[in-house]
Amino acid sequence: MKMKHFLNICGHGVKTFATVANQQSVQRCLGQPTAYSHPFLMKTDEVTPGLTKENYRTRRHNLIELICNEKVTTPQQDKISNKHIIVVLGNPVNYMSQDIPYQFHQNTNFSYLTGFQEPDSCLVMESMPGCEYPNHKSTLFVQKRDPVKELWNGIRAGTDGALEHTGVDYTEEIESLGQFLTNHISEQNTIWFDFHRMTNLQLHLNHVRGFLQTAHKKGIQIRQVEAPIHEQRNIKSSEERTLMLKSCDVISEAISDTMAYCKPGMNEIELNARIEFVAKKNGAQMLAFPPVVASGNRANTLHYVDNDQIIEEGSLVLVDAGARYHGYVSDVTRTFPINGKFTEVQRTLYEAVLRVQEICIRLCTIGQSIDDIYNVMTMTLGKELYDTGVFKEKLKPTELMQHVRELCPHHVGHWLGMDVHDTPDINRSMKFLPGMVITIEPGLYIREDNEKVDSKYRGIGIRIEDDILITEGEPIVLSSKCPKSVEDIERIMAKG
Ligand SMILES: [Mn+2]
Repeated sequence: MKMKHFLNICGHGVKTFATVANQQSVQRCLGQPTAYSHPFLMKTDEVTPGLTKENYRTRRHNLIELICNEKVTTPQQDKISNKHIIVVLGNPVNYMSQDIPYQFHQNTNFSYLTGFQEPDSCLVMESMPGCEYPNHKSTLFVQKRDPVKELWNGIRAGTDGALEHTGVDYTEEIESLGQFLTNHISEQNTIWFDFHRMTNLQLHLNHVRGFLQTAHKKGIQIRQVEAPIHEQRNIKSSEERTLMLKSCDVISEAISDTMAYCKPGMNEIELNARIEFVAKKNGAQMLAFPPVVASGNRANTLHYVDNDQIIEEGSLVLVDAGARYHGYVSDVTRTFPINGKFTEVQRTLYEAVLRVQEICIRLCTIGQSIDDIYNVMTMTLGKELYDTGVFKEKLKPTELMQHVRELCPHHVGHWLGMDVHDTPDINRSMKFLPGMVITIEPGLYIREDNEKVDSKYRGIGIRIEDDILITEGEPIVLSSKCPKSVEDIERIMAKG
């Protein structure tokens, strides 16, 4: 069944038709939670928990406005036409072996613009010729309903369910995507597509490749759509801030619970499992990434995810974990002594890193950048280590900085949002604006074979990471509920 929207969008401002559109939720189960199937989770008119049809319309509206206003810089502005077609593919299901799927994870750019959570979907947005920008129409291509497939893989929304649930203007079956795109090959169009990543190989081969090849032969401009989407995604709306705070609350509780729970002699995997259990119990759909649970010298392997060793009495444990909460992720690291009490040496290094982190967090204000803060991190960490007497020999300033970069080989942080390393199209030199969220995560990694450092400090790896919201005023630490000071960590671990 092909559904057509009942409104002539041309001539209606986006705000107008958003209020006219049906406010009711679909009265049957779909392939994702709805107010009908999950009344404990969602309100009527929400597409995903915490985000309404209106929110998603605003995102599509803003994207087309951004593209039409050519805020996206181009070397060939004279060649840019005033018609645009934007194609964003959804992810496929990935399989670990025959018929055994990995948990489905939607392409975040697609999810950002539609909220639609079924695999093998596609959003096509067209600017409306003859209308004032940013009028446009959005067509969502979805899998058709199929009783046999639905018996095995679960219910699908179909064109009618997707139309009603998401509030896009039109829906079509995914099989008609290729023909639809071919019908839209016009020399007046600029095509926007994510050609850096192979989001969905099958949809690409079946429907998109031919369209792009024909367009290319005709000399039609094809532009990277990820940059303007990321520009938009980098600034979080108030609804998104609420979801990110919740995501941070969930992982803060999970880590703090695990601190109280853990004991010397446990396997790292048990802490991993405990974090995942508490996060899901509190509303996370999954962890944001395979967590790092690294005790002792293993904390010096930056992306250690084996998590399969016994945690020895007296060692520090580094836990780096995040929750995925209805599309928004957190990313928090804490380092704590497995027996609940820092040794003198552990405390000295831990508090040095903590002072550096607190200085960096205070700098998370308008006008600064992640790169600016990185420079402050290396300087202050260098000073801390020098004052502590970590190095065996007296060092010249240039040698000291060289050593610091070896002891903290990663950056001070990254953008955070729907992805852990969010909006990679946005440079770390970008000056902060209100609504941006970043991590601040200085680390200190002294391998047990590091001969430049006094032997008592070797075999210790420390990272402290929080998620920070940039505001007009003071930065907000979204993950502030996770214990961080030596006193708070020791107190919660004494209770366990
Ligand atoms: Mn991080």
